[in-house]
Amino acid sequence: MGEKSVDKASLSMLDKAAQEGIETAWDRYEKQQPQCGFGLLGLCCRHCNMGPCRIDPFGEEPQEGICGATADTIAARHLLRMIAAGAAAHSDHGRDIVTTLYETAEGEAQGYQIKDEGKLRALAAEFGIPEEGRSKEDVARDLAREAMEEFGMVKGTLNFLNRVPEKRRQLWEKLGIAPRGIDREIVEAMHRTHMGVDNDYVNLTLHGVRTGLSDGWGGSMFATEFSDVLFGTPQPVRGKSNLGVLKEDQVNIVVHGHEPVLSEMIVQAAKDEELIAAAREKGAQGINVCGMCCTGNEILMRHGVPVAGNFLQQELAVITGVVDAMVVDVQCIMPALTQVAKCYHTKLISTSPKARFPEMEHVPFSERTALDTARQIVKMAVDNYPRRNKDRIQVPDEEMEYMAGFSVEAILKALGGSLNPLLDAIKAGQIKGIAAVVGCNNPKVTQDSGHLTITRELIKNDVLVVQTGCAAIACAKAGLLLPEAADQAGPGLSAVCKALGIPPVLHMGSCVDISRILVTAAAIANALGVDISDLPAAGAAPEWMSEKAVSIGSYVVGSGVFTVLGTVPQVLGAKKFTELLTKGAQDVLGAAFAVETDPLKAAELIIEHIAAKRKGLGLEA
Ligand code: NFS
Ligand code: SF4
Repeated sequence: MGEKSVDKASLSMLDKAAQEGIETAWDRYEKQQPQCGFGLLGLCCRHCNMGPCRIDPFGEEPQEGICGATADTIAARHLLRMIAAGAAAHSDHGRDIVTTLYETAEGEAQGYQIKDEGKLRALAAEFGIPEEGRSKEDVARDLAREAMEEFGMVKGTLNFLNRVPEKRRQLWEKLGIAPRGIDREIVEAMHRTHMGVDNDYVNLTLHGVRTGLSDGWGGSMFATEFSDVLFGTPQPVRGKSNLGVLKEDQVNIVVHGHEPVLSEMIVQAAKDEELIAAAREKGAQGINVCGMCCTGNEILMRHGVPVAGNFLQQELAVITGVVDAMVVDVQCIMPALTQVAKCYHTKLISTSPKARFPEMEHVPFSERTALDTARQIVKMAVDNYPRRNKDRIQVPDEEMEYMAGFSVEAILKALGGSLNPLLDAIKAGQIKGIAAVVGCNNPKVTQDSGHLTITRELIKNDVLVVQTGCAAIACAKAGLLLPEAADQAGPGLSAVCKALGIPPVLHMGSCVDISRILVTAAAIANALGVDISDLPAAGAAPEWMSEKAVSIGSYVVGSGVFTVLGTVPQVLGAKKFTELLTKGAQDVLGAAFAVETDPLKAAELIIEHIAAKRKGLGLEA
């Protein structure tokens, strides 16, 4: 394995972990070596109890499973299940936000408000819900009900498809992949991948795209839009990132996971005078709420709350010895945290009925009692403060300022109200194109190096980078989300950023907020009267690991955007299927995947792709 991380804060905590004999994901990754070759190539199947079956990658026997499934069938089925799981995770999160809006409208949710009434009314209009002269609660109730129906819809296709450029929508219709209800596509994916149902890798892949699209233009888009209604649409905001945001003299609460419904309340509760006074009584200077992973992104986008780190830093935060409580909800939470926390005083608290962890304290969270529960959790952290082991405290110095909060609305505002300045800059070649660099950390890649190398190379070549998820946190920690980072950009992009006072790398939010990127791409395509696949745009997931990332990849490519993967998906043993993903998809969808583990080469692929698309639009490369 190469270096573990390029992040100094991470490296210093890894040293501390080694000295104290604490295992982290990197150690467990090493213990897994060599990883199973069949699994890596996508050549094993456990979809029925005649199996498990595996295919010989060297062309020897066996070449099919007991039922006769080939390598292509097996790998395609497995990938479709990954898409279904990823789409389910995002969309169930979306459903929870929709439910919270509904309960807020009914007056049954404690502590929530409708913060962006303008957005609520605009969405209502989009869904054909009358809003004039009606209270915001009435409108929100109807809108939320309408949204709930879109999950298990009985009619037509998803409403947000009205945002998709005409050409793309027609293509989806023609291919039979315009997403219907969100739940329906996921259930159908599970049905098709059952033993002996869909065995045609092309047909499986098409449904994979449809399932992904139901996430991107459905579940995730609901999560984003309804979060904005409830918690406010993000506007540019500054804050701090990396483990240095943890404060030795304060009660530190790390909120980790994905859904903003809980973290928003904790942010609110931590401002409670009584609780702050309680913290002072225990000898602390105050209460410091920090984010981790996407829940961190949600609250930093809206409040500038400090973000302690990305995916691979969750254990490292505990190892500082100053996290008094880590509160988790759903997704990307390593079960290993309980073992790590045993060596420190950190109280781990799970909150979602969907996500329990052995030996972890559970404080059930519900919208109806949200603020009370949040207060209870903050109190637990305060009470835990005196239990710190003073000899084992070490907080890294690293902390870096960032600017985040670039919702579509905020970008438009920065541009002076219309997309035109951006379009003009693209046409003039000041900005060559736009790349979305997104996704996770993965111990297979030196932490953050994939994100940083690609991003730096792209901005140097005048490609505007938009980000979400753990990729955005990587860039925050490296200072790339500051307007000053324009100095690292090429002359064209740098000039545009300086004129607008924005960074060359725009933080657009959590992973469900990739829907914001879709909306931006669609708006640009519509303004130019072309398809999304005609745009000088690309996607990259340099360090991806989660099934959500697989769903994202499928809807991004399905929406017409070329995407480079930096970790190798488990498909390469299936030759025809791999060929379809990396080449055939181009003819069908106007976009395909590339796999490139060298981030500099990945950036080159993107730059070449953007040059070709510029040419296609009659623009100078
Ligand atoms: Ni996205 Fe967010 Fe991070 Fe990956 Fe996990 S936190 S939803 S899945 S690891 S980027
Ligand atoms: Fe084997 Fe076919 Fe069953 Fe998969 S579905 S385990 S390939 S028999």
